[in-house]
Parts: sequence; C-alpha cells; structure tokens
Amino acid sequence: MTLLKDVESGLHEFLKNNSTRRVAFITSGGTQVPLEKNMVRFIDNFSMGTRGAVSAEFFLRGGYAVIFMHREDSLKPFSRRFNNLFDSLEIAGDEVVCQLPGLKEAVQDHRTYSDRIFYVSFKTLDQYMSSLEKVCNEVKHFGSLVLVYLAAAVSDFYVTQETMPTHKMSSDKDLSLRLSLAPKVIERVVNSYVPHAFVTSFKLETDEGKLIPKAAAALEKYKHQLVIANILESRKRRVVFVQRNADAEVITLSPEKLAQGAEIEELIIDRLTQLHEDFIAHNN
Ligand code: 9Z3
Repeated sequence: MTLLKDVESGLHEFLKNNSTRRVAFITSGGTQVPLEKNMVRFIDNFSMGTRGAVSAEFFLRGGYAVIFMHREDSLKPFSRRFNNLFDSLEIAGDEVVCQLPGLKEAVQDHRTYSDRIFYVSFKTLDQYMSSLEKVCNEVKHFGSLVLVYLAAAVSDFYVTQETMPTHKMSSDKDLSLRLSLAPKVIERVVNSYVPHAFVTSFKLETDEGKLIPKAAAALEKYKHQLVIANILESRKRRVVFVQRNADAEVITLSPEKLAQGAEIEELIIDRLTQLHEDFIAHNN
C-alpha cells in the first residue's frame, strides 16, 4: 500500500529528527466497521477523539515527540476547540475578523510543536490494525522510551471478508447481522510489536460495577503496564489508574476546575510521565 509506505518513510525521518526525545504513540478516535464491500453502511461509535487530542497537547508540552494516529476527521491537538470556527467570523468587505478566545494561542502552539508531532490517519478497523503494526515497527528501537497510549475506541466486533456481501444489502426483508469478535491487537502490541515499551490501554465501561474488575482482567491477560479505566458518562472528570501489584489510583478533576476549563488529561499525563520515568529507570 503506497499510503502506508509514505507513512513509514515520513515517520522514519520524524523519529530521526527527534531521536533524543521520549516518544508518545497515541491512538485516538473510533474505528469504522464496514458491512458491505462496496460500503454504504457501517458500524461506528461515539468517539470524537477528544481524549487523544487533549492528551497529545500535554505530551508535547511535557517534551515528548508525539505520533498521533487518529480517525480521519476526528479532533486534533490545538485545532480541536475551533470546529465551529465559521460561526465566529465577522466579515466586513474583504476583512475577516475572528474574535474566538484562544485562537491566536492555538495557532501559535500548532506552529511551535509542528516538528514534534507526526500524524497517521485511519478510518476502518482494518486500517487501524495495519497502521498500528507499522508504527510500532518504526518506534520499536526506542525501547522503554516509547509510551504507547491506546485511547482509540476500537470496535470489538466486525464482519469478516468471507461473510461480507459485495453489494449494498437489499432492504426488502429484516436483516440479521453476524458479527465476529475482533482480534485484540493489544496482545500483539505487548508481546510482539513493542515488547520493551510502556503500554497504556484504556478500559471503557458504562456499568461502574464492571469497571475495575475488567481493567484488572485486561492487565492480567496482556501483562502490560497500565490500564486507565473510565466510565462513559464521567470520563472527563474521573479516571482510575489500574496497575499490577499496586492499589488502584483514582484521578478526579474537581467541579471548580472543570468549570474553569481545566482538563483531566493534564492530570493523566502528569502522572503517566512519572510512571514512564520510573519505568525507564528500571528498564535501562
Ligand atoms: C477510551 O476509553 C477513551 O477514554 C474514550 C475517550 C474513547 C472514552 P472521547 O473520544 O472518549 O474523548 O470522547 N478509549 C478506549 C476504549 C476501548 O475501545 N478500549 C478497548 C477495551 O476496553 C480496547 S483497549 O477493551
């Protein structure tokens, strides 16, 4: 695939230019699952990629080089607040004035960090899986200096190529879908793609009672370094860090801070940077 080849050579160059830095490899946004080969219909999910985009900003501010692997058209660092840009423009003759608070700073930050962030996009689950492998291959030699941050909302189910109809499914009768369980790529990430990296996955649930047991089970199964557990509804103000052989750590953003515009990703990345630092010290 030429597209992936371009990504590989661009990424190679990027990593050469950032060879003295720690690397945060972030995945962000939702994966799409096609239902037809000539796709008209698909399964998708809610994620806009806020978690990944905000986290990327804090990793950059913390000195990391960032590989931002995101769903096409999902939110990106610095521009993420300005999706409704055109609603805020005042146009007088040829003059365009934009009074949006923070816009100037965002443009400045975008420029400041442009040499330290590399973008890779995906849309479908297949593209997500193959790009994940390619990027891991490129960063592998950074060893423990790589922090993998799997924030993308990845589909657990998909339609296999063998069972996928070629053409648009007809709508003259009820439709039964058979979805297969998607492979858990985290297993490959930890055991084969980047075995020396610090790997953080996210666990998303809607039922509080299942959150910590599921996070702990994922850690036990894949033996990676950290699961950040979050509930859909409260994800912007509360997360739990779950590690093996340590007590669960709750991180919360107070209502006052939230109202002032603070973001929980700042606290997440602060703590994560410390954990990564310890990890590097013990693995060098
Ligand atoms: C998350 O849990 C992220 O925090 C969110 C962020 C997707 C909730 P937003 O895009 O939301 O900021 O609105 N991501 C991981 C979800 C996931 O798919 N995890 C899988 C699992 O739980 C695989 S690691 O099994």
